[in-house]
Amino acid sequence: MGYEGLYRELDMDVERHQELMDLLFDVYKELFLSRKNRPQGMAYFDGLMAEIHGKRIEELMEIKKQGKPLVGTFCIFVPEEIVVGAGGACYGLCGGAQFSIPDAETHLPRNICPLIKSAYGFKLQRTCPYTQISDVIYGETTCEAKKKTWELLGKLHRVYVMHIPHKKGDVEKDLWRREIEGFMRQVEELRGSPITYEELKKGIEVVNAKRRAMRRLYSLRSANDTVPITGLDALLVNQIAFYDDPERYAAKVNELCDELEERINQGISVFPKDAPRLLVAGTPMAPPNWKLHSVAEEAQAAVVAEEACIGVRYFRDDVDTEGCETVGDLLEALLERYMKIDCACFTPNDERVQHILDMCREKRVDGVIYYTLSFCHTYNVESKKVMDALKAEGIPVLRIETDYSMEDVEQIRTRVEAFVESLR
Ligand code: BJ8
Repeated sequence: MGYEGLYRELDMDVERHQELMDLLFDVYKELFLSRKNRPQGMAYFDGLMAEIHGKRIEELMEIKKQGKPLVGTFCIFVPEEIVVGAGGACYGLCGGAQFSIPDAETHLPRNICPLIKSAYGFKLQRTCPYTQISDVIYGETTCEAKKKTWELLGKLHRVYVMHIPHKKGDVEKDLWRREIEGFMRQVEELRGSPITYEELKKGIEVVNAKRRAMRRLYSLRSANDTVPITGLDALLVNQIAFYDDPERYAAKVNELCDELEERINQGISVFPKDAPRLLVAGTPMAPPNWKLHSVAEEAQAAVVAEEACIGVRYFRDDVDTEGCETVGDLLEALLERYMKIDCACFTPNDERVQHILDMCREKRVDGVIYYTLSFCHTYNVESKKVMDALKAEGIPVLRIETDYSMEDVEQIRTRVEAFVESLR
């Protein structure tokens, strides 16, 4: 209860929040802290998780007191470079836990995506300090359930909705350009002063450096037959990218990567050399959603990559600022970069299929698990195209549709174990 004063200042339900933290700690201890042979560099990320609702919230409070903007998001489409350039913080909001879903279902239908219900439930419960501390929450129009939920969320918190295009033609590019400009104006309004060219460029450089560090981890985690870090740990590092200070985070990921290089040189692998290698493709896994990775790796398969927004989709592309001389040029560079995102909300979205095939080759995977959250129609429907393409290439694929409850975990375990066995 060391942060009780802070939580009360944020109008949180302190008792329920403690219940949540107790539950999380037990899961974390079992899945992460009890594992052997983890890189030492994971200690930083364990520490950050221990303080994710503590010290990190104090840091955000400090930023807030300086009059800099705090922006909470649910989608990698929100251009965080603008907020970072303004000296503020842009972070993901809690939305990966079953804990808040029963509360959400008092307002929302049961048959919508758990990610949305979880996030909305946290606001109803007042148990997510990131939500409570946000000056503004940025929602988007990527899917039906999200865009209608923002109308309800807007009654509980200040919400701004970005219109994300669903195609990639010139008309949609114009729309997205206006949305980015509108976002920048909102951030400037929150701060009370315009964002300069130097500030925006700096914001872009900071986020580019973070993405570079994540790409380095991505390539090292399965450089050859040596797998120096579990998929579960790598997923955790990717999840923390959405909460931590971006400069400190990049430095710590690079330190971890130095250690992984050393492990690879020494042949230290967390899996036997012949362990099947898996790619997980699909919807994002917000913390504490570690269900599939833990089941797959307990079956002795190595998860070597995530084709997801908490994964490659977030860090694949940098913002290219070469030749940018004005704020307008930088915004155009942001536009180009963000239009490369291959979310299933786009139609057509053929580049996603190609990206998955490329990843399978690059990572020499033995099989793919196509993971989709229940009632996510875009990723669910798109699974047909992805699975057909994989089958045509002779790459085995297993499709798992699930939510955040643990009710189906044994059923998933049975299916994953049989799949892994078939890959051996
Ligand atoms: S860019 S994947 S983070 S929208 S909420 S679409 S799971 S039904 S999260 Fe996403 Fe942005 Fe796309 Fe990435 Fe489906 Fe659920 Fe909707 Fe979801």
